[in-house]
Amino acid sequence: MDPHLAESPEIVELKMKTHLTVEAEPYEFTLDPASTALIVIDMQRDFILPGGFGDFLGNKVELLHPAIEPTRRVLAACRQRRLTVLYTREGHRPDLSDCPPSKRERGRLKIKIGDEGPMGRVLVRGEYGHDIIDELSPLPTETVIDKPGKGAFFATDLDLILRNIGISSLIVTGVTSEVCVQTTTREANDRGYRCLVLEDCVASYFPEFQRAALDMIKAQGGIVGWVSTSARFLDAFENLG
Ligand code: C5J
Repeated sequence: MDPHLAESPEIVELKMKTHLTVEAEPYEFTLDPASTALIVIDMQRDFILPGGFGDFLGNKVELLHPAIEPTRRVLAACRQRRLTVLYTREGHRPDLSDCPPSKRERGRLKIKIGDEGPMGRVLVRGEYGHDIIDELSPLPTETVIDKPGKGAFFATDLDLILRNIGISSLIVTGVTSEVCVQTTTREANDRGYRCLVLEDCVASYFPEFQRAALDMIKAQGGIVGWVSTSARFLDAFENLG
């Protein structure tokens, strides 16, 4: 683009009309809806409902439930404003060829990844437990990235997809804050994406880890990203008119 054009009053005015400013920490987060995607990380039955992987690990799955309703509201606003919406799911191929033995053995669980549980085979693609909870179901047009690891960029085509559609900022939601959310946010940050994590749309089985994960992201001038709330994010949409 012509650098003089970028400075012209018309462009400045256009930017003011189309860019959103979200109150955030460590400072405000400015985004252009055209280059921003909402990412919903691993809101799967296997993590959120009783009888799934999170439960078998000994966690209180209900600690994740407060993130559902705010995420539903953010999802609705993003869809209405035509933002790109992407989902991730953690899980493995039915033959478990993409599941490292070290991951399957971890925790010495009675019901391991790939074993039959009340919601089908645990963390296996195509099984009921592996899919997204009903409250946040993806639309048929929305991209779902299946990932074998904690980070959504590891062994997936997420980066390629985001670059192909011109996405440079991510609104981050999902579970769990200190595992897949934090890993994915760090991976995105290193690849040059600007990440805004909505604190009431992410959740952890451990309240102290929830706090620490968010603090780590926004510390040191936002060394990994920005942190805000669903209310502040939705306010920014309202102010756009
Ligand atoms: C975990 C995740 N906690 N989605 N996965 O194993 O955070």
